[in-house]
Amino acid sequence: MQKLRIAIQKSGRLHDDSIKLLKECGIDMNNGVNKLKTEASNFPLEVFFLRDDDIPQYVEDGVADIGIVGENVVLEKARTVDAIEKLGFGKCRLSLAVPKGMEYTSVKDMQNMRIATSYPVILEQFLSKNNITAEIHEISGSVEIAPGIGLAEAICDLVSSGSTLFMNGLKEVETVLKSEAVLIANKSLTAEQIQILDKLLFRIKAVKKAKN
Ligand code: PRT
Ligand code: ZN
Repeated sequence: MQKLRIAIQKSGRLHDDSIKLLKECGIDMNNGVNKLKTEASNFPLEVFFLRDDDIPQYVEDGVADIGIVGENVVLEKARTVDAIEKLGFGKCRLSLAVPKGMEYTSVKDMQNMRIATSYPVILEQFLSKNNITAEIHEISGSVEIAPGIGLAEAICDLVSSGSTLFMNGLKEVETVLKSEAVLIANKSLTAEQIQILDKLLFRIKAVKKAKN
């Protein structure tokens, strides 16, 4: 029988909840650390452990059939995949933030600002929708320190509790995107793969329902 290949985050904020969801769906697997992949013993599923940033591309290319990743990553990577189910964990928002002493009234205040972010694609879409022209500085990490070191006047970063912004003397001023982990799928699955996916989805929905 054919197997469905699922890509999940190797380590990081979505790893544990992704494993937990599969376990709650009754899927047994031995997830040894530092493994690249593993197989479920009681379900036709093969699990690949990857960097979250790579998951949309692997699913688009069909190296994996489905994946679990943040909506923020799916939108930023702009890959052609189907987002089939929100999973209820990994919740956060992508927000604009400015130094707390800065006066801020509306998104118009972003005009001509330098904004540091790891999400240039999503930010650009948001700015152009609001008719704002700004200078986007793409950086890959520690975005919250950019205003303090004079790299930018504002940042656009993921926020959950808000404590990182607070500790860096920043205040959140606009929500650009609300995000959570989603199940994505390749656009051209075979009939057999779709059958396995439907089985998995049925279980995922039951797990979600039991939690509400
Ligand atoms: O190694 P790999 O590339 O796979 O992982 P990563 O380091 O790129 O991602 P990781 O594990 O940090 O995050 C994975 C996903 O978790 C993100 O893409 C989001 O969908 C989701 N998520 C949920 C978050 C947060 N909450 C979050 N708070 N991702 C990052 N953060 C960071 C944020 O960037 C900031 O630095 O946490 C800080 C803010 O948190 P608070 O609580 O202080 O507001
Ligand atoms: Zn990443």
